Amino acid sequence: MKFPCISLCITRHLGCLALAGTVFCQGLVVHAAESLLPNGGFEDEGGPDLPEGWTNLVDGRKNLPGMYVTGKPGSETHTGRHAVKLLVSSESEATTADRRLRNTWVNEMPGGKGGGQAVELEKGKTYRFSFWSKREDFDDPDHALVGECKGIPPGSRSEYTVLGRSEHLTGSSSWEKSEIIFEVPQDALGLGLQIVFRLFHKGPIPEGAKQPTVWIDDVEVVPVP
Ligand SMILES: [Ca+2]
Repeated sequence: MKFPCISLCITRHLGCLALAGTVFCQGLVVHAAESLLPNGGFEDEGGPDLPEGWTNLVDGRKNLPGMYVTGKPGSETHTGRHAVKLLVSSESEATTADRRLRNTWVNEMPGGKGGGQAVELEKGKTYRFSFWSKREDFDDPDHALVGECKGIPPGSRSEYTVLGRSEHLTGSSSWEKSEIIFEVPQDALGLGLQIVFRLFHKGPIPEGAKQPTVWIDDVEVVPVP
């Protein structure tokens, strides 16, 4: 499949301060567009040990406890009190031909129906998908985080159009922003929006070894004027 108009850049926070939808940067004031993605900062709590509207699949278990983080901004979270994490453990399964399903966070329709959220994207329009991640003990190049943004018919997982996908983020890192600009093609299948974060790995780490861990926060999808 050919993906239209996908570009990727990794940016770092360069002395900008975001406050109530307004970005102050080097004396300029720019009114930022509001994100279309509900609870991208994970601050709204949903079910037990879960942010509202998000589910995880870790080590073959749906909604493994401990993946919803409460902590300090700049450390365990990028902003606010909450973030989510993924890790590779001694219980992680070995790689098969299809590694895409390994340890994921996915946004869900209300009621846990799956298939992404009913966010209205317009065909032919340009959007920016962005998120912040922090990676620890990513010593093996096979440990990689990928963020993916899909157009998907609400209620269905079977058909989708990949709208934007980050590069494989490897190596340890402090909080780092990833941005992907994409245009919704005219032939996109549905306009529901599904976000998937996948932690790729080869298999379990040795018992007692450090667990490669990634924290994710402040996920946004905003229209680009
Ligand atoms: Ca947060």
